[in-house]
Parts: sequence; C-alpha cells; structure tokens
Amino acid sequence: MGWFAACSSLVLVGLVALVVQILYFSPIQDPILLENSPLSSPIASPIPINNKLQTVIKLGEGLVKDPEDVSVDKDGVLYACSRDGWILRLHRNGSWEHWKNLHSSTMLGTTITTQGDLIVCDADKGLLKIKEDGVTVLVSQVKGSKLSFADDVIEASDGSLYFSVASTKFDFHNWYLDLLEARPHGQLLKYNPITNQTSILMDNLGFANGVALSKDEHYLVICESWKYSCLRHWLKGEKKGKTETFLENLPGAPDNINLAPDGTFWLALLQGSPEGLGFVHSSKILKHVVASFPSLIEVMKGGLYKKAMVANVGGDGQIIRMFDDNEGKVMNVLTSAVEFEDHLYLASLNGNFIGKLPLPKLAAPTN
Ligand SMILES: *[C@@H]1O[C@H](CO)[C@@H](O)[C@H](O)[C@H]1NC(C)=O
Ligand SMILES: *[C@@H]1O[C@H](CO)[C@@H](O)[C@H](O)[C@H]1NC(C)=O
Ligand SMILES: [Ca+2]
Repeated sequence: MGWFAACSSLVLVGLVALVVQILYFSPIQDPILLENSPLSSPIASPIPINNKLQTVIKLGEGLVKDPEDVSVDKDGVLYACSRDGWILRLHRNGSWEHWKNLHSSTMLGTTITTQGDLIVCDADKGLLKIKEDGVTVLVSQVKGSKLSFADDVIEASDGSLYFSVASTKFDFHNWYLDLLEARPHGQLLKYNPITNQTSILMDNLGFANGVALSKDEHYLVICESWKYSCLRHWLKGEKKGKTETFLENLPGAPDNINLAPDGTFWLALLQGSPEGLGFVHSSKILKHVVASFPSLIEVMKGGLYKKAMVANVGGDGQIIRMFDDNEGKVMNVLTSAVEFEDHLYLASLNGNFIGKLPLPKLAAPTN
C-alpha cells in the first residue's frame, strides 16, 4: 500500500470514527427536519422596514442586564429581572430600586397579579411569587418531575396562573438543542391557587413560549417559537377546551406575547438562523454535528443579534403594525413588549436597558 493510500484510509477511518462519535454522543435524538420552514427560508415582513426600535429611550441603562421580560403594575411601577439575580423596579419618580436579589440567572417571563404581587418564571427554580415580605415557590414539581424551563405566565381574574414550559427535555442554557431536535417538548400548565395544584392543559408544543389572555378571558394565546406560530386555546364559550391556529408563518420566531389595553396583542419576534445557514435545519446529520459542538451552536445563534422585531396583532390574527431594528443596532434578541399609557416597554436578552417607545397614534378607521 502506497503512502497516499495509507494516508487516505487513515483519514477515512478517522472520519467514520468522528461521525459515529457524533451520532452516538449527540445530545439530540432523531431530529425532525424543518425543510421549507421559516428557519431554513426566512419569511419577509408584511410591513416595510422602519427601524423605529432604533429610536427607543433607554431606561436603566447599565442597571438591568439582559432582562427577558418587563411588567408594569397598575400604578405604573415597572419591574425587570436582571441576569445578575436582581429584580429591579422603576418608580414613577424615575428612580430605580434594587428590590430583591433572587441569586438566579434564569428568570424569564413575569406578570403582576391583581393583588400586586410579582410572579416570575424561573427556568431553574420554577414558578415564584414575590411579595414585599418574601419569595414563595408556587410550583417546583409537576406530576413528580422537577418543573424546569418555565417561560412565561399570565394571571386570570379567578387567580389561576397559566404558564408555559418551553421544553421538558432541554434546559434554558441548552434551548438551542430543543430547536435543533425540533421535537415538541413544550407544555401549557395551569396553577390553581385554591388547591395549589398544577395541571397540564396542553402538551407536545414546539417550544412553548409567550402566553397571553384575551381581554374578555374567553381564550388564551400560546406561542410555539420554532413553529413560527401561535395557538388560540378557548377557555370559555361554545369552543371551550378547543385549540386552533391563531397566527402562523410569522416573520420571526414568537417569544413573549402581551395583551394591549385595546384588546390587541404585542408579540416579540426573534430572528431565525443567520442568512445562508438555514440549510442546517434540513439535514439530520448537520443538526447532530451542530448539536455536538458548542462553538457551532454559537454560530447558529448569530441570527438573533441581527434584528429586533415586534408586531401588534388583532384578535382576528391580522398584523396591524410592526416596529423593527433591521440592523440590530440598538435592539436585538427582543423578547418582550408591554404597552402602558401609550408607550411600549421593550425587553431583550441582549440588552442592558429597558427600551421605551412612545406609540404613534393609530389612524382612525376610515370605514
Ligand atoms: C421615588 O419613589 C420611591 C417610591 O415611592 C421612593 O422610595 C424614593 O425615595 C423616591 N425617590 C426620589 C428621588 O424621590
Ligand atoms: C396552598 O399553599 C399555601 C401556602 O403557599 C397554604 O397556606 C395553603 O394552605 C395551601 N392550600 C392547600 C389547599 O393545600
Ligand atoms: Ca419567553
């Protein structure tokens, strides 16, 4: 055998060993292909680019690190959970308060109850209630298993808390593996404050993320990030218990969704794969390769930093208006938008401030 042949067989053996190693040790199992999905071919925004999000006022710059969500109580006090473990609040007089330190880097969606308490989804600790005098863990286990990766929460007027679990398989730090595997491990749960029991309302969701209730509480909306869609689940009326598509083929992966005072919703949309790399989602072997190398995962996350996008959608599922930062210059990885007193408050997993955007008045309907 010549020198060249020996070398090539060695390389071949090495390659086969590498492939076997990757398939055997890959952290994902039997991934589903997302051919012709928004991940492999971006969907154009239905509304022209406006870079409006480049004009936000930066609140608390340097104080809040990568807040995933923002909540405003009825008195106008704003709450944000910082990656450094602090829950901060902004008072009406403009002063920031380091309110509580939860020593956690995994706080995600929040909401304020009618009692004025803050509910926090902690992807590691579970569902938490934070009052002036302390922290209560409301839910840390569901049907005997640890509650992990609680993502977003909303309170109904009867005190029930509806909250999402993004993935029962992968944790917050490995969220990208859930997307690569593309098997539905998400859930919608309901916490009953009378019995302290938690029940599973929906299962097999594709990365269950934002949850919002309609103004009349007849239905809730739950978003499935890597499906680029949101579902409507009826809680009351003749369709009670039924689930239907609410939004699909969105121009980004939906993150948190919040009810606006006028009954419409604000939906944060994340950018998908970096331009030209979406093909990874149409090959099982490439998915395994990316999943096996943290540095490749980081490359695949790159799309998130390219853009910020938020959509205002009506109860009929129509997009009414959108604001974006098409260059990701001021805002990117935008995960939540909350309307309060004609302003939009914006949170980002890659930002050290809360964005504040005065909302332009909507033109009155002409018909
Ligand atoms: C702002 O309001 C908060 C809450 O009422 C209060 O604790 C704080 O002292 C006030 N700060 C200033 C500068 O007035
Ligand atoms: C629910 O939990 C609270 C404390 O978090 C407790 O005071 C109450 O007794 C519990 N209720 C039931 C029915 O277990
Ligand atoms: Ca979220």
